[in-house]
Amino acid sequence: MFRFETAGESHGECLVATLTGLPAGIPIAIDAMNHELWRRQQGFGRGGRMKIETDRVSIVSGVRQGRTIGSPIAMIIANADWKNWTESMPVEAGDPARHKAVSRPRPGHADLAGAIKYDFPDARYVLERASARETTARVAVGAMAKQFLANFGVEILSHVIAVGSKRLERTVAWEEIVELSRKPEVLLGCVDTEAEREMKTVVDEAYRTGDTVGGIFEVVARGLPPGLGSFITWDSRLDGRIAQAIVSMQAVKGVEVGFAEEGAQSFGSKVQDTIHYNREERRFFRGDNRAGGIEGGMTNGQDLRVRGFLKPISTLRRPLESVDLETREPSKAAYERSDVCVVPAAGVIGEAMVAIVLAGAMLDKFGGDSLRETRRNYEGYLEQVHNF
Ligand code: EPS
Repeated sequence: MFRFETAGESHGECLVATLTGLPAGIPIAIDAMNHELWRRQQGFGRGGRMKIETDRVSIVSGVRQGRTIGSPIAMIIANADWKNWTESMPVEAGDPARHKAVSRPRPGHADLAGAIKYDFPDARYVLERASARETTARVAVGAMAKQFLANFGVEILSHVIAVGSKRLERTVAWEEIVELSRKPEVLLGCVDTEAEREMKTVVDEAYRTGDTVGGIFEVVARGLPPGLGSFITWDSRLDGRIAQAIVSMQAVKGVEVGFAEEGAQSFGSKVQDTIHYNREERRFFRGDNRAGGIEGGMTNGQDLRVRGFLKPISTLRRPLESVDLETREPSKAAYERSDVCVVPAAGVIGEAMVAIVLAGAMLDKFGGDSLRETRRNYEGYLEQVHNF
């Protein structure tokens, strides 16, 4: 079974990821993995921490001589900031006077519910783990999943649709997203320069007013065969798995597959993707892709399009009303530093999460202990689909 876990605190020594179930023989390029980590750190609106970190993955098991060997893969990403926290977050007892308590929970963050649940007197260890710093490890795992999927012609990218109230209203072509992904600099990850400029004015305003801003990103996966996931049980439906993967991301409050919101407001005749057949290529195709590539919980061979809705980050420079956990008196929420806008980074994390779910779905369907075996099974299925 394909599965992964992450460990690590935001200001601890490092982030760790383990990944089990990838077949042996997949070529792994560490440069490509580090490029994904770099992409996660970009975007206008990122906070001071990104100036401290240059995230790089170190693979400590499961990959030898450039290929997976079928064994569990373990990866580490060091936190450069750890050197500033060794005395306030020691593994051993250390000096309690050096502890950096977070006693004024931030509305919208895990702080309060986490402190109550784990019976901590303050929220330090809640925010350490709830922080989106954890997504560095997810992106490393996702980068490996992407490299696995590349062997089957599957590509996954993302772009930003909205920042705050500024939204790109037109459909975006795959080629535009590819071009965007090749840019050496990332502003807000929108394919449309004019829309991106307007989005930037929203982030500028948030900077000016000590506020934060959210938005919408879209992940697109191309090259998927029809039939990943299934309609037969609730938990094998691929859209359900993708929804969980996206909503599990820090600050994501909603997910949309295809044009869900628009579809809910329209008549059925305007929403369903009509079915057509190309006799020469022996291939079914659709009049549109409003379903976002999934029907009945299965891929239908169209591009997968999934959107994540990100609330504004909850750490505000001009903090909101809270209560001091120690005194129980009204008090402004804690602030050290924060990101103002993370929508482009969330897109990269969304790509990783979609890649992980898709890699799992591919392996559920095609199995295989070696890449050769998985490919053989996959090609056999493609032949069956061609002859359908
Ligand atoms: C993040 C690192 C964190 C935060 C952010 C994401 O670093 P620090 O807490 O040291 O500033 O910038 O985490 C949050 C948004 C949060 O609410 O905790 C990163 O690497 O992405």
